[in-house]
Amino acid sequence: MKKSFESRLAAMRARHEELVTTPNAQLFDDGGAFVRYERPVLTADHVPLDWRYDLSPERNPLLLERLGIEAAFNAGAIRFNGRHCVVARVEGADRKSFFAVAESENGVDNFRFRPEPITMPEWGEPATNVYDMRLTAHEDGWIYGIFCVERHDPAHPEDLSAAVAAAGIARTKDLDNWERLPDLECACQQRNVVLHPEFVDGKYALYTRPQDGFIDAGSGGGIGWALVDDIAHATVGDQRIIDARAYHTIKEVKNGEGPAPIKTAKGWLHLAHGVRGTAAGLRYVLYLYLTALDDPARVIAAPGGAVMVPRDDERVGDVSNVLFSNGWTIEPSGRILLYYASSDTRLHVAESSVERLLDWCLGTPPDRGRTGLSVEDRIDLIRRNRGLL
Ligand code: M1P
Repeated sequence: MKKSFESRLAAMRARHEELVTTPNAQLFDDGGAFVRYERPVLTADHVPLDWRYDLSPERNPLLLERLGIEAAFNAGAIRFNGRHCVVARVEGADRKSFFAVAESENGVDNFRFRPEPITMPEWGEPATNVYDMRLTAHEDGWIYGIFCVERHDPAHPEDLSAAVAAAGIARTKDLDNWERLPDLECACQQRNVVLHPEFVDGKYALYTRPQDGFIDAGSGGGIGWALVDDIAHATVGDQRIIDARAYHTIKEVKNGEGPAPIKTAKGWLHLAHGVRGTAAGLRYVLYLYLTALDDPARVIAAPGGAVMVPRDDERVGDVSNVLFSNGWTIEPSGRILLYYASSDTRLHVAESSVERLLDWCLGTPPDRGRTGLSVEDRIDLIRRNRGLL
């Protein structure tokens, strides 16, 4: 028995090591804005064995998994001490998510989890679930993590699906030790809240996503904007909608800010997700927009359509037909690595640059709202290509 335990463990360790250390390769991309990499950077199988198995032959002679992992996805990201760090949403077999830091030298492969998951301090009523952390290196010197905190709706104890989403706020200097601040106070539910990296008018600035219910944005009109005096007691009242949902677009049902925006010479570069309904359920895609340097709430470019949509294997998973991103990193050269998750199951990386994404934002026509105008744009393009215009 001991021998089979040891040989099974050795085989599992070898497979895990191979998975973690296999190099990643860039794929060709027709669109050209982001270039995908071949292999996911994190999956459930990347999670260390000692997080899942009791490795004692006495207590677990059959070497069965004790605490399974369902998925590793939707990760916040940041460059920290010269490394690309992601704070992944790791989901256990019990459907509870938690946060864990994984880091890599080159940002495209060899991501290794730190020895233990993050122990996030509680605030208020202990959370049933936490997920989707956005990391912001704020000019006040802290790294903030804003994430969704989910609790059972106390107003509907009889409804086992009734939940309330709020924005949890925490800050750190090392990604390991977190100081939890009070949740964002707001009359509505909130998910996809992101902290802007700089003070605006001397205040903390938040991208919000007001929503009527736990799933439905309802009357919540899109990505909102709110200024907050004190991040340690953050309260939002009115939220000005800066990127509205619209009929028959990629963001008809809802949208949400992705990672904290990147400051460029031509404006703040934003990534967001847009959601529309289909006969097969919701479809989540990624899009870009640009806001003014002197007013990060003023949209100056809104390229029409998605910059990335679920493709091939990405289309299938625990929640199919979803691309979602809450993390990207930028190198001093302007190279951008986008960490995006597919179908709420795994985390991928795609590469771009500030130059490329600005070109996409400023060169892609906006969605003008109806087919006749879309045809006009396309005929314009064709005729210019033929030298007719
Ligand atoms: O299942 C898709 C996504 O659904 C939610 O995003 P949103 O609030 O925009 O609908 C989140 O639960 C997210 O984690 C998930 O990937």
